[in-house]
Amino acid sequence: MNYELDGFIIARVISESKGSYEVVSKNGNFIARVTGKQMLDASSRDDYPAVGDWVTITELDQKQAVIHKILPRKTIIKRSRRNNEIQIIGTNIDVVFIVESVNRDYNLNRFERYFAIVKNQDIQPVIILNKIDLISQDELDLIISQTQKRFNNIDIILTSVFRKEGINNLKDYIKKDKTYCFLGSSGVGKSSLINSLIGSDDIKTGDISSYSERGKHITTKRKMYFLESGGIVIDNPGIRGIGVMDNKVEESFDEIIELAKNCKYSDCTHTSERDCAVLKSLEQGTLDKSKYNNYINLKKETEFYEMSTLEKRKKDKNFGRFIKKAKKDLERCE
Ligand SMILES: Nc1nc2c(ncn2[C@@H]2O[C@H](COP(=O)(O)OP(=O)(O)O)[C@@H](O)[C@H]2O)c(=O)[nH]1
Ligand SMILES: [Mg+2]
Ligand SMILES: [Zn+2]
Repeated sequence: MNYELDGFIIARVISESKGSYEVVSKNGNFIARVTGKQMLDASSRDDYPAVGDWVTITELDQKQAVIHKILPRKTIIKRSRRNNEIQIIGTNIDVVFIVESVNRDYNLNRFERYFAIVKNQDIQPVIILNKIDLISQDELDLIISQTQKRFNNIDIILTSVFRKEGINNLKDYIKKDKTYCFLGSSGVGKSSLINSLIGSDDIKTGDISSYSERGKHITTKRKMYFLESGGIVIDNPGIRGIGVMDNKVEESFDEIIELAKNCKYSDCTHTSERDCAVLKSLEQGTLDKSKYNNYINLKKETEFYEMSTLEKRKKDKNFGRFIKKAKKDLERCE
């Protein structure tokens, strides 16, 4: 690939809604669309821009722009929806904050599902336990020790937006020029946390009871925010369920993670191994065949993402250097 700019300008996609993208370049913010040719050439969701993408644009009048090319993605977070449509949650992400509120149906298995979508990519998962004001210190200590025991190499940040606790720890965690994506069920406090990071109430937050299908009062757009510290954060809209996959897959995951504890090998893939507790349950009919298939399909999907990222990286050796320069150009003009 040729990185000559040919008069194009580098920009980053900061939000998207229905085929129109907000991008920021050294010259400011623009509403951008892809070219007709790009649409014709597109064969999948991956061929369209997503929040986090670096793109080349031509700037037109009145803050409008045309997107020409998506630069190779360093990382990509996707989920598949009920109708098998693939949704891109974000690209070029360095760290995901998996946010969970400690006060309701705290479930360690839920974290596994988020880890699965970033696995095998150069993305660091970090756990944020929010709303610590809503439980006692004893209850909190128990949750912390269970979480540490299960995920001993994952950092955990404790926060209360209401009491402004842990917000500084979170701020310190966020480094200049890195991109952080907030994931987690609706209502756990993702938007509230980002508001306290940017020091305003820019993003609307809402009570769980006020959520409706249309979600008027809550985040409806995937959007990127720039912190004073130079860190970049992405908020995600309220997604029903855990927001990574549909409920059926979610259930399968829980069940299989439980079963897998009894597999002989800790890295069992549950496809061909001897003494695999999952395959055994499948044979005996105690594990539903469709649940098993859901699980295996999700695994395949994550492996596929890894492959394509690696391939892309190999192809584009100069990518890192190039992006660094583009980021510098952006900064210089801020
Ligand atoms: N008690 C308590 N409530 C919180 C905290 N953080 C957020 N909330 C509330 O939880 C609700 C959902 O928050 P929101 O940020 O919209 O969640 P999101 O869907 O993950 O973006 C709102 O009513 C917030 O005021 C917290 O630390 N403690
Ligand atoms: Mg929100
Ligand atoms: Zn197994």
